Amino acid sequence: MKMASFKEIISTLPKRKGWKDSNNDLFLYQGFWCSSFFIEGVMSAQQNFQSQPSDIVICTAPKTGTTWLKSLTLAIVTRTTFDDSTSPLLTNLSHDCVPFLEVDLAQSFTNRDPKNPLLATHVPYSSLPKSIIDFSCKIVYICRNPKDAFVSLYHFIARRLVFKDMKPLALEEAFELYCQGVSSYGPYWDHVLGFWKASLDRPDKILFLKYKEMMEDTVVYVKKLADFIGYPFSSEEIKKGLVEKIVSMCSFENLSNLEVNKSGKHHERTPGVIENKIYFRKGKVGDWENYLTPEMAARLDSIES
Ligand code: PAP
Repeated sequence: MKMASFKEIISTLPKRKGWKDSNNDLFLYQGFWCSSFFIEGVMSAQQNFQSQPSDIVICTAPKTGTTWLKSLTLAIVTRTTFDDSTSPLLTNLSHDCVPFLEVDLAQSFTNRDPKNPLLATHVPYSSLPKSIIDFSCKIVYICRNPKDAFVSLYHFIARRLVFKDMKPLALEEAFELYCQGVSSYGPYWDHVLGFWKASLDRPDKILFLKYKEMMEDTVVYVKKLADFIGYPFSSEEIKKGLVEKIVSMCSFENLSNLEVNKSGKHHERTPGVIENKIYFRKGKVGDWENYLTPEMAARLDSIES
């Protein structure tokens, strides 16, 4: 099916206003809300994407730890080629090292580096391209407390819009939409639950991680991640402190202070310029307390899928 037909289909989908002051409609496609740009990419990937059995798919809802998980996974799989002084992560945002299914791989699936088994997506489990499931590719998912995920998403949109001379909705209005599930790739709860249930059904294929737990004990989870994706650390590597080196290279403090992430720009694949620094804000657990009232927090806590 051609892109024009995708546009036609999208024009028939339920539509809501997004979080910006203009040009921001979100459409409901297969149970999740998204802008038409991303839905076209998802449709194209669903129709055409052919995965390899060796693929490792990093799946996340927006703002739940994508940049971090991509960095850690890339550092793990490339550790025999690069070290903490030559890693591509020192000169590239991790988003530019790991292709994004519905953007980078939406049109052409032949432009992948055959040496890089990683790809990433925000697509919910039930909408993943069939070949990812059929080939039993390893899937790694990270979730985050919805209160922090909401606050992070709100700030990301606000910081992005500054460059387009646009404004986000007021925080309270965006919050209301988020609670209704109307956010990019939302409802957030359905996203998490889809991967959670799938990880229970297929624990050998889907690793379900949590941002807070990863923050508290990153070394343990990096070992777990490496084992799961088939790149386990040898006892010699562990003795040499390689796990700690990877954790420290991929830490918020280190990555956010690299020149590329302070002043670089994200490759222009999505509409508009994205400065790398907007992927690094605070990297903290519980920052929601600075933005949400106790009532708002209680409301998010009470939402079930
Ligand atoms: P994406 O879905 O658009 O790729 P994603 O990386 O999932 O974004 O989310 C960004 C959040 O991860 C930011 O959280 P905050 O707004 O609460 O601060 C960002 O600061 C945080 N983050 C980025 N890099 C790291 C890292 N290396 N370790 C921990 N958190 C990080």
